[in-house]
Amino acid sequence: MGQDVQPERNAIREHMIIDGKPVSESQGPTIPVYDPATGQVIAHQPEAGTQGVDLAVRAARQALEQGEWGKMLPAQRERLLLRLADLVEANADELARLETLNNGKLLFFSYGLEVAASAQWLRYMAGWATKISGELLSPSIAFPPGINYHAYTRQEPVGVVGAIVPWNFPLLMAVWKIAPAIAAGCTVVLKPAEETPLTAIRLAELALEAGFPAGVINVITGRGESTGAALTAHPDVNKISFTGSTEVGKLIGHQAINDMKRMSLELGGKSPVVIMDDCDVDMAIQGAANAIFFNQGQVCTAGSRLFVQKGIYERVVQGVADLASSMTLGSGFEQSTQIAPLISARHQQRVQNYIEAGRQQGGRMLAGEGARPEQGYFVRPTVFADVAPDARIMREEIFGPVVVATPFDTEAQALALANDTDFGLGASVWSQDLARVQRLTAGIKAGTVWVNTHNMLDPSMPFGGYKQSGLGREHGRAAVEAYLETKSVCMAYPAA
Ligand code: TXE
Repeated sequence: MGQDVQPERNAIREHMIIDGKPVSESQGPTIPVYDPATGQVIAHQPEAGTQGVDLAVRAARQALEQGEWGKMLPAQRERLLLRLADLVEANADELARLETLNNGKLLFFSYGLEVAASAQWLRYMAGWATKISGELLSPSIAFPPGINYHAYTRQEPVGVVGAIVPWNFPLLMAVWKIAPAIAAGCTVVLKPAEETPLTAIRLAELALEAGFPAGVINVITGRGESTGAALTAHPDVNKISFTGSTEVGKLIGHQAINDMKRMSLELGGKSPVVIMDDCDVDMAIQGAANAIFFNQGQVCTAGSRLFVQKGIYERVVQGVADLASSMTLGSGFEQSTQIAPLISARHQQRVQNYIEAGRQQGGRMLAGEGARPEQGYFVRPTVFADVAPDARIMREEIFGPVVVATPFDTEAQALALANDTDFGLGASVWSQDLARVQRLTAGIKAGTVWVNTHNMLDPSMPFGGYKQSGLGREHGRAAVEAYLETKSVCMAYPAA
């Protein structure tokens, strides 16, 4: 096929970006990257390993302390982020198509979320660069007698940031880490997931085009247990910002504490969708289906547990199941597709194992049987009703298009069910009764509670987890603060 037909193929880079330059040396075997819709290999990426990590961290340190970056005014950082946002938009076709090729997701979402939302996040965070400020303090100690103090705080960049991101929103997650870190004045070494490195590498190239000095934004590729672990353990990394599984998050957390690195961890979820009998039922059915099937359920806030009040339970679960059964599976490039492939053969198997476990543990399967495309990593949207509270599919994060439903009688029961989980990332409440909404939003232990919607994110809204869903918050002012250190400055002067 010609260049014009597949611009995404021309955007594939089989190298990393370290210190502003392409680097292809692989420490060990390269990593095959697949098209999830066909299972074909589309690229081979180098494994950065300890040497590549060290090269990138040195470049980031040098850029921070010896180059022009550390001396730049906040307004210059703002301008660079704004230019990068413009370039992301100018290259929307290429980036969106590259994301769909590499991740498999619907092209509609590659445009609307990966590209358009990335530009929005970059612009929002650009604004923060010029709004970072310390405080003037009021010391009340005057000792020794005759001495007074003038004190204030400075907000300083935390330093070199190691960012490790997953494969479900590859470009957007890279931006979620890079944009606030850059606004704060840090430099970054980003490791995308081994499954989806391609758009992050293009982002690093666009950053150079925007005028970011070499070494400020480095993107290295490699496996988690080798390159990811080496980045986490590197002594010259000041902060680790991680999004991924709770299991790996804990490993990273232990290492970070050991070195006293700063850390932000955005981990797994098992988010409840709580539907009360006074809701707009049709809207709630559509909302519950979107909450779990969006991005094939590969969303950390996926509405994977559905709790419905008894009077409307059958209608709602059957409605969600009917929507599930009607969905068209296919390539993310096809306009008619509603369910695209999952990320990998391994993940497809993992999700299918959960579906099997659900069958065996006695869930009533209302949707999920039926044909799948012959090639590619597809799983049919699946609905289980009447699932017991201790079933594996009720407790563990499946990260696929699989929802489990349970009825409840009272508001108190709904709250108990919603909170009966180790996770606490997101939740939604569907009701028109303001008092109920107030009580439920206050009672649910989750970092975000949506009302009559689900999965809506915005750069202004702090995002993160209660319980085992993580530590710290991304987005909003909180995201920028997570990349800053506070320094108190105290000056003595004679009282008279
Ligand atoms: O995640 P991993 P995986 C959950 C979801 C999914 C499961 C497994 O349930 O099914 O995790 O997915 C890097 N040191 N989520 O295996 O392993 C890895 O290279 C340092 C939820 O893909 O956590 C990748 O860049 N880094 C989640 C990133 O961590 C390591 C999104 C995520 O990979 C590492 C993804 C190590 N020892 C999965 N091991 C969400 N919250 O959105 C791996 N990595």
